[in-house]
Amino acid sequence: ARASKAQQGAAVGAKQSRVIIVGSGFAGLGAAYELREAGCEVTVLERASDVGGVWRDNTYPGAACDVESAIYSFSFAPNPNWSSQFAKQAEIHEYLRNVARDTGLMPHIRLNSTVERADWDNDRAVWTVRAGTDTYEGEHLILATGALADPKMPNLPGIDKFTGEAFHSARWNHDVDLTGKRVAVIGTGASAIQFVPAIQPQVGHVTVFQRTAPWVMPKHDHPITEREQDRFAKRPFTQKFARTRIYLQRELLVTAFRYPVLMKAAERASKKHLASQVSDPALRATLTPDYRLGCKRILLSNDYWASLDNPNVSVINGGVKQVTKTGVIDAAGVQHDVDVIIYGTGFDTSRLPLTDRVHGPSGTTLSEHWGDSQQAFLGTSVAGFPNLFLMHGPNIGLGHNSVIPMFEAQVNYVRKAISHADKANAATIEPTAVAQAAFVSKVDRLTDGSVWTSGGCDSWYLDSTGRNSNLWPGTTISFRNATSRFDASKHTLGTVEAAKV
Ligand code: N01
Repeated sequence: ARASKAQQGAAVGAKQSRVIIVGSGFAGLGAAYELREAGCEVTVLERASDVGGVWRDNTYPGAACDVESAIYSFSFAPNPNWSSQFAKQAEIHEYLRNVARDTGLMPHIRLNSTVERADWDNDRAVWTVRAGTDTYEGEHLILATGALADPKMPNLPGIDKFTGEAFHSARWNHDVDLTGKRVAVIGTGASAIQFVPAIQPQVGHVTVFQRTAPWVMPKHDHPITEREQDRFAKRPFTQKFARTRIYLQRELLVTAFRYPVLMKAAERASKKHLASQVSDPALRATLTPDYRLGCKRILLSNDYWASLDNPNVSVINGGVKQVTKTGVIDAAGVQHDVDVIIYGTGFDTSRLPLTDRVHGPSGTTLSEHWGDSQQAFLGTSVAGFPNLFLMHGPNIGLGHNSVIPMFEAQVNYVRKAISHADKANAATIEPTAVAQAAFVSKVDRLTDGSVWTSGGCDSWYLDSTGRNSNLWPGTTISFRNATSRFDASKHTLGTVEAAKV
């Protein structure tokens, strides 16, 4: 009855799907797989010509995951063949392509389908989604567009005047041959610390513009031997055991984030790591952070600091004042002429991708509705936006563990929410404003006094109001618990007739 009502008055030529998912990275593929397993028909809209999300897009030299491969995998596709403890970008991308193919998802994925707009149709209780010349209609819309999908170029005077080559690390221009070139790198975050050591031996000179020194810890990486892979394949419980061990060890880190003073021991270990990599005391001083470890993402690398201690590298402290036709002017006003500028300046986290094009019942977009601080119930559903779910929504990111179990917990909640509405023969479901506010105040309570707010740094974890609207500040186990039992009292259901009002 629900389906036939929704189809009455469907836009001419609109393609129908029970659930529309936007994005085919980890979150989108995970959601599509689990919902199909639950018997739900899905269509995945993907803007690119391939699946993979950030692991398709971030092809910079040295790109790899800083979370162990054993836990950076779906629980339904553990992959005994990971070749190293921390997988590289190409292998993770390949893994995602294999998952999409082997689970039969490919026929349900529309590649090269950039979503331009989504509107909630109050009369029929459906989402109408426009992607190029196609229109899709679905009872439920899931945004799996990631939190770190849109590269952020810095707002620097003169940025368009530079006459050499320039690109962002998340859109690496492989046509530019860096051999022997003078290269400026702006930014020293998780991406830069991976590509700087990879390009340093090749370039003529690299000038690294550091605005804030990052804390770096050793990366305990090693190849996984064929023998181990064989064992994981033949005796899956051994891989499951390894996975659980790493996962639980990482969970313990949340305690340290909660009590920033505990980070002092880790800071000592990081300084020891720095001393072992950089012999020049002046350079060591430049590279020593002045805020509490954990305030920004903790970086793992065995070669970043060492690569900076080379004659063809300069580290300029204090950031960048301006870009000119021929190079970069640093904070002290000194001009550095270069051939290439690489922006390792991170991602736009001021609003989640696409939320400025998703229009709710009143026509207001989700980002307008949120204003400066994004909020959602369980980081997944939003009061006032029926039948909408956000994978990697507000407060789903993690500073301490793999985000994949967070996605799996979110999908579990989405599945139960849809099933609850179905059983009640309801056309719409959304969280109550009270439930959402309670979740948000729990997040605020857990964040209060943590290293993220009292660590003395600026990070993308906090929004322009100073609130943590990006990270889940608890354990992933507590998040899984919160999503494992569906609480009907925290949701409102609606009929098509009610939706018309
Ligand atoms: O970006 P970032 P990223 N002038 O935002 C600097 C994930 N990730 O792409 O610290 C000068 O961390 C900025 O300086 P400051 C991971 O979640 C995961 O490196 O703001 N500098 C900073 O140094 C990570 O947290 C993996 O003072 C400017 C840098 O640019 C997230 O992606 C690998 C500037 C930006 O660092 C983002 O990492 C890679 C300006 N105007 C990334 N503007 C894994 O392994 C910015 N900066 C899973």
